[in-house]
Amino acid sequence: MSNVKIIGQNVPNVPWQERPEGSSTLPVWRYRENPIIGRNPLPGVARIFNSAVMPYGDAFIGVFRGEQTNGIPYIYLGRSKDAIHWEFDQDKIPFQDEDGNAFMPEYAYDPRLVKVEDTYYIIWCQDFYGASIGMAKTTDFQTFTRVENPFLPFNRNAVLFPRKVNGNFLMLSRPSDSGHTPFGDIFLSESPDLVFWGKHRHVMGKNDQWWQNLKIGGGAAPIETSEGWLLFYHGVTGTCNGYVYSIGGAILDIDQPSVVKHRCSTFLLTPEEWYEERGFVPNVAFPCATIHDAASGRIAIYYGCADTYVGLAFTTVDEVTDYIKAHDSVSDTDTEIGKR
Ligand code: BMA
Repeated sequence: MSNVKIIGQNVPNVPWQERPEGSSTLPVWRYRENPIIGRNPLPGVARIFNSAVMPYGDAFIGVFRGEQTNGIPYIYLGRSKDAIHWEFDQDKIPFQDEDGNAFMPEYAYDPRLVKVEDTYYIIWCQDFYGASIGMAKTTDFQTFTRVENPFLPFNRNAVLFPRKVNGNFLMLSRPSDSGHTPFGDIFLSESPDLVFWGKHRHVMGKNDQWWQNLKIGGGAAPIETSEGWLLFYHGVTGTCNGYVYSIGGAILDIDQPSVVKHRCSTFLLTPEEWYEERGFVPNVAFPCATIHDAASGRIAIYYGCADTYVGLAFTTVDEVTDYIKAHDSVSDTDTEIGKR
């Protein structure tokens, strides 16, 4: 086995279970007590899923997609000592604009949470003449200041990189439509100031592997490793009974992350358990975050299950990068940098 390093902080209390005996040959295995968040998690919220968490002090904090009982999703703050059992604020996150006036999007879903330098950024999907990316920042999880929408409509699945590259913030996103988008590739955009975005590059698209032949979308914030940026993303196929969302893996070039170094030909996790196959939208595994420990190389993947629950799965940086490289299917369209 190789000796790939996670470049980042040590998180000795990263949630963890060893791989069960006799589990599949895939490099990712599930937490035995999944799902970690069940139905009706707080008053007025029917389901929490597609949510993002991270270490905070010696505990953990997260932003959660809470589907209210009127069907509209908003973002709720949650805290946990072990990153498995979560306590949620009863009220949705009260965003404000840069002048301090209250701001609440019409809806907000699929939040990601990323720390860059000393600031925490929440990125989500909201209405801006259709599905678009919204963003806010906080340094204390008390005041949440909305910043400019990074992109024109329509767009979903945006996630920041955890550090600047070549002096600029980087964001992955998936241009889309406003509905159940039957297409979509992952793109990369740069910004010096989080206001003006440009230098848009194609990263990778759907391909002819059947599990990701309809669309793909950025998932968890990329993890910096000695092999490149490790990206867990979602890949989607269409069936006569609807879409199926699996978790895929790729490794992007560290200095030029629009270049895909390796892309796994198989999924890393696909809906198999009852909580992935059964729910509001069956057959959805939708990764939004990882917690990872540089010292041990352990990675805990947080993923939405069937648009109803939150699940937890594990891997190590060695196992998953070895597997991705051993099943590499990177293609010319994943590595092109010329097309603008
Ligand atoms: C996508 C998003 C996700 C959702 C998925 C499956 O378009 O809306 O929030 O998990 O569909 O329903």
